Amino acid sequence: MITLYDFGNSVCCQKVRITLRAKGLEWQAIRVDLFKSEQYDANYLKLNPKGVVPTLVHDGKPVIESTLICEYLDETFPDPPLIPKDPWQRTRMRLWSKMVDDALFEGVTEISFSAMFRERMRNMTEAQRQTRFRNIGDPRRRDRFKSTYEHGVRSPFVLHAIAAYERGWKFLDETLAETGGPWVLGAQPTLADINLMPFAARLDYLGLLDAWTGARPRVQAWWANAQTWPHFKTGLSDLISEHEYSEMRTHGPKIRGDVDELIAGLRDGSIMAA
Ligand SMILES: N[C@@H](CCC(=O)N[C@@H](CS)C(=O)NCC(=O)O)C(=O)O
Repeated sequence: MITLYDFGNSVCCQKVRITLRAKGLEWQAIRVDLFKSEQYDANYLKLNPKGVVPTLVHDGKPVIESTLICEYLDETFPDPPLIPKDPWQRTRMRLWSKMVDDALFEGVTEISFSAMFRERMRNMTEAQRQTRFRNIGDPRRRDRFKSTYEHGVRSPFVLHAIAAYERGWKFLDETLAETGGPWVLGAQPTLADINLMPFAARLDYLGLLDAWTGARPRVQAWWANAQTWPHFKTGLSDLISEHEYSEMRTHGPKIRGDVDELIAGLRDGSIMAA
């Protein structure tokens, strides 16, 4: 029996759901409403001490961290394989997991926050806002959150995010030139593709993706192909509500001018980012 503690438009949950779909698995979903702070409930913290989603429970055993969950699913349910057999190809696949975990996840959080959730936090009372800040266990994450709340797209953390995506899409372009696509590592989809899909999707739905990919036709072709994959649809795009789509479409374009300006600055060297 598989249970997934899950929340609608969460990028980490989307990775896991696409993997579950690709494996043809059924699961029971338990919603953890992040906007109601349900991730900090004492019982949930016993399963996931960081107070984040997703958590997968398989036959009573909890597994946390979306990258590890996807690998666990591949090892436990080997067909169809989503991790290459060849050790070198496997490291190439894991480079994408690492890129997502090291940079793109934090990046999408800052970009989404500056575009959408900041607005939602502005409508909270001061007491609610302080509780939200206090609840974030990781102090570095709290600092990022506060900075983006205060400075929006002009927070240095958003600039780091924009720079991380510039490096990420450039690297994808180079990789696809080498492997020939249509998937990251060539003919077959792997966890490299699944790891990336939610991040491309979020930026696309915010109306921002082509700020990076506009001049990268190979990346555009990868994304067009990914969107037609049935497991992308059933694990991600079909599960986003009309309200969520409309929130992304409404707020994303408000930061587009700044994003374009920052990307241009990074490309011509007038802006330095770590
Ligand atoms: N590295 C973790 C990150 C999990 C994570 O931060 N999830 C977000 C949703 S995508 C979350 O639960 N946030 C709750 C919060 O910010 O309080 C993973 O990949 O599972």
